[in-house]
Amino acid sequence: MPGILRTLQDMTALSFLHEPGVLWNLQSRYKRGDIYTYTGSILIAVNPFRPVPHLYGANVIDQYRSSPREQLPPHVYATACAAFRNMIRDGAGQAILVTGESGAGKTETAKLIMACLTHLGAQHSSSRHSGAGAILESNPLLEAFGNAKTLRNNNSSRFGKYVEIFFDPAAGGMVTGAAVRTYLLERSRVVAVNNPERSFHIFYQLVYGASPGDRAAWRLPESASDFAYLARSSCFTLPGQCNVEEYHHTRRAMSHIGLSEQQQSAVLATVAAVLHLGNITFTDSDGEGAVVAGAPGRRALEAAAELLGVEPEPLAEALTTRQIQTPEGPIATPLSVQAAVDARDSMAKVVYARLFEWLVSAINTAVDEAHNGTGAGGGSSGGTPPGRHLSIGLLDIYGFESFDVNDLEQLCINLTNEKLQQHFNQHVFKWEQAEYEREGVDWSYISFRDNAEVLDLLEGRMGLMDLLDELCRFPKASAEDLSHKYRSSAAVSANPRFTKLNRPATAFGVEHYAGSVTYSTQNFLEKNRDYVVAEHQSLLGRSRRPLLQELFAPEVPAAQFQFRSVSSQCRRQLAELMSALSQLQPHYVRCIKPNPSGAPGEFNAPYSLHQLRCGGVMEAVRIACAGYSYRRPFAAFLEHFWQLCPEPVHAQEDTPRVGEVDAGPQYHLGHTKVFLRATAAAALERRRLAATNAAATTIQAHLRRHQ
Ligand code: AOV
Ligand code: MG
Repeated sequence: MPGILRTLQDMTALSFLHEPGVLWNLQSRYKRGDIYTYTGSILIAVNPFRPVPHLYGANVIDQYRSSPREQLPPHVYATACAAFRNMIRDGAGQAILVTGESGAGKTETAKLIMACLTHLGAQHSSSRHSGAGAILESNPLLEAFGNAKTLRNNNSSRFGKYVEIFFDPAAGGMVTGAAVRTYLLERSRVVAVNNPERSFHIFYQLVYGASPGDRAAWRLPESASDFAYLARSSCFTLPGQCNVEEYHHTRRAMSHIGLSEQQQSAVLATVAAVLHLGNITFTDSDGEGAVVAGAPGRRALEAAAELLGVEPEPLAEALTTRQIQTPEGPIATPLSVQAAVDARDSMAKVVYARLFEWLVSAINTAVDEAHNGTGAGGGSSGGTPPGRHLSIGLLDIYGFESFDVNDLEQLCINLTNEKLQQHFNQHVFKWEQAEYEREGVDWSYISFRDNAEVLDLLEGRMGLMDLLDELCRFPKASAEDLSHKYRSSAAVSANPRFTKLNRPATAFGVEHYAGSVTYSTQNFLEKNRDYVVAEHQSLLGRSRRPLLQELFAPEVPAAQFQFRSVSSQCRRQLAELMSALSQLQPHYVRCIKPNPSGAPGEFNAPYSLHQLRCGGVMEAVRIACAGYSYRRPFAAFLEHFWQLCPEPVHAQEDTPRVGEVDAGPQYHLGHTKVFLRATAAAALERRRLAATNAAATTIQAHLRRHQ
């Protein structure tokens, strides 16, 4: 095949390095079913949007673990194997960061990586179904409770996930433990879902899948449309999926992580309680404040109370009144209908969010027990790495989002993506730049887009989140006040990534690395306040049901009065994550969504190019080609290539003359290192092999003569 028409597995080897060339390469490969392509060390994964089982499985993993990277087509297993190999070779922790926009395939890719890593680590283990297996089996459970259909993805992760798998290098890399950490579940989805999206999968699974006995116990109606929280959208089923089957799938996943039938029932009864809460309606009682409305509201109240393990009256009171401290002692004041609705929704959200956290810790406990039980030793407890063991971290976070109207969740999600983009930039670009500068090699031809400005705007001092937290301390502050604060603050309005928008007054724009996003401050203040109403906490803490008691166990007094906000929690968790990642050698997988509708086999070039540009892939290609991918200290270089050295070693003129192979400088001598282009390194390597073979032949001949 003529060179120009052959697609390349590694784009940094492209001789036609421009956007059309890169796109043509990806597109041609995608059309042939080659969904993976390298850009240097980065793996690009183009979503096939159809099952591709021949690409995966244990025997494919085995091929990749025993072959050098160049010998097999690019693959996500190759990235996982490289992380595993580096960990053993360098005795250093690794991280695999899977990024890409919503629906690009991060979660599917992360699952393939997990399966690969546990397979690699099980080779040496007596029990293949150790704790890492339990982590794999926890995926369907987390997805049932934390994923939902959105406009972009029918199985969109509404939380971030960081999984660590621990290995014992002394035992050949045996898996010794695992831990999962989650970030900011989009809890508002419980009470507000837009057509044609869905709430979390578990709700529909429960309504359609529960057994007749359970239906009666949990007072489940025939249809999801009978629940107000779900009826806000008319979408109840997903194409190609059956709610009933998925329900059984989720129950099996619960059994796998060791939840007893009784515990499973408690969890699902709590999910049902959340739905019943949503059906409690209120009406104004002659200007005296809210009361539960009519017979249907009453029935919902009774069902919710029963399932939450409390009496209906105290529940109604917790939802319709608020205690106020007066000099004469606390008195209960009635809430307006709207305030009662808000109180109800906030109870539903907090019950669901705590249930999710409880499931995550149940998974971690199950993983620990599986390890300690199998005698593998060194099990981790909730994310603490066992002493001498090394870990591979795997990050699957919600992708960059931009809807018509964007809320606080999108701000947090997009901040997360900005942070990861910065990590990527820093690693790929800044690190390279620093290296060239240290070595005195000219670097002036390479520039890149830095996102420090956006980060400053979002999380910097007196930036969007700081000001939001500040205003949240004032109970009466409104969405307009917040917008006003943004416009009038110097730090915000002078930031070039901030756009003032005039209509509506609550809108503002942010120029993100992946495009501009319009946010609305309408719900920011309310959504940012992260507290449990004291009355709800004390009522549910006294529940008859052990699970609810556990979810609402009294807090330590200090935590009770600390100001907590969603945005500060988001920033804190991100800072922790980034500091953990900074200790690890990163590997990147960039997922690409080849078309907006999810049609199999369709490659929309402009749509994909946008993602390649935003994600820094185009620049990574450019840098890898412009740069010198091979670099070794002088001594190590000489030790490796000594056979090629004419004696004695003279200075510059004896440096291998690979510069002649191609146009442009093929090598550079830094202060302490030799820098080579990939092609030059390969050419030298070939000559070294030839020299070694020649030497071996001579020695053999010599030995034969003297036998
Ligand atoms: P995401 O994690 O990146 O979105 P998913 O991993 O959920 O995206 O992928 C979306 C859909 O693409 C999946 O449900 C599959 O149908 C399909 N898909 C992705 N990767 C593959 C693959 N390797 N083989 C076959 N099908 C695939 V979000 O969670 O929305 O940011 O918040
Ligand atoms: Mg996902």
